Amino acid sequence: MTTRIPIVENILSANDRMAARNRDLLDQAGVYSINIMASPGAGKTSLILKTLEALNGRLKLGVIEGDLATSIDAEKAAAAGLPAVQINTGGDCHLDAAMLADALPTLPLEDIDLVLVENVGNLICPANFQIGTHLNVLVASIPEGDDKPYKYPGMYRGVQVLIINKIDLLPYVPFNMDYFKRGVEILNPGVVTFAVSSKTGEGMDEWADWLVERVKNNGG
Ligand SMILES: Nc1nc2c(ncn2[C@@H]2O[C@H](COP(=O)(O)OP(=O)(O)OP(=O)(O)O)[C@@H](O)[C@H]2O)c(=O)[nH]1
Ligand SMILES: [Mg+2]
Repeated sequence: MTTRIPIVENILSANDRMAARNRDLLDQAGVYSINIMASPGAGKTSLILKTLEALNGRLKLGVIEGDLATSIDAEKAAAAGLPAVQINTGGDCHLDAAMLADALPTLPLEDIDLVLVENVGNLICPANFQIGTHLNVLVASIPEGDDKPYKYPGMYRGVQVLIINKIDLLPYVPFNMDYFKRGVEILNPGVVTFAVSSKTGEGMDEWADWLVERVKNNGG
C-alpha cells in the first residue's frame, strides 16, 4: 500500500504534464479540441460523422480515433473526407496524453479548426486520464439504460457537455428521462446537454451551432 500509492501518483502527474504540453501545442496552432467519451457502441463515431454534416463546412475538422484494435473508425472518418488518425491502445481501456502527443503531429493542424478525439469505448477508465483537450464530452445513449449516471458517477461528473444519443429509440426502449436527468443533475448540475439522434439528425443543428460558437469564442 505505502509503495503503490506514490507510483500511481507519479504516473498520473506525468500524464498531466504531457496533457499540458498537448494543450500548448493545440493552442499555438489555434486548434480547439474535444475528448469524446462513451461506452462501446453509444454512437461516438456516428456522432462525429453527423456533426460533420450538420456543420456544413463551418469548421474544418480533424479526427483522432482511439480503439483497442483495428482502424475501422478512422477509415470511416477518412471516407467522409476528414484527416484522420487511428490510435490502437493495444489493450489499454483509455487514451492517455502520450498517445495523443504521438497522434497530433500527424494531422495537418494548420488546416484544422477542431480536432475530435474519440476515446476508447469505456465508461470508467477515460474519466481518469486528461489528454490535453479543451472540452470533455460524454455521449450517453438510450439503449444503455437510464441508470448509468448512478452507476458510473466518475464519468458523468468529469464532463462539460452531455450528449444524449439515439433519441429515435425512445419509443422502443424503456428509458425514464426524468430519472436519468435527476441522476445527472446530482453529479454535474447544469451540465450543457443536447438530445440528438445520429441516425435521423434530430437535435444535430443545436449541437453544431453551439460547437461553432464555442470554437470561435475560444480563439480556435
Ligand atoms: N438508432 C440509432 N442508432 C444509432 C445512433 N447512433 C449510432 N447508432 C448505431 O449504433 C451502433 C454503434 O454506433 P457507433 O457510432 O459505431 O458507436 P461508437 O460509440 O463509435 O462505438 P465504438 O467505437 O465501438 O465504441 C451502430 O450500429 C450505429 O449505426 C442513433 O442515434 N440512433
Ligand atoms: Mg467508434
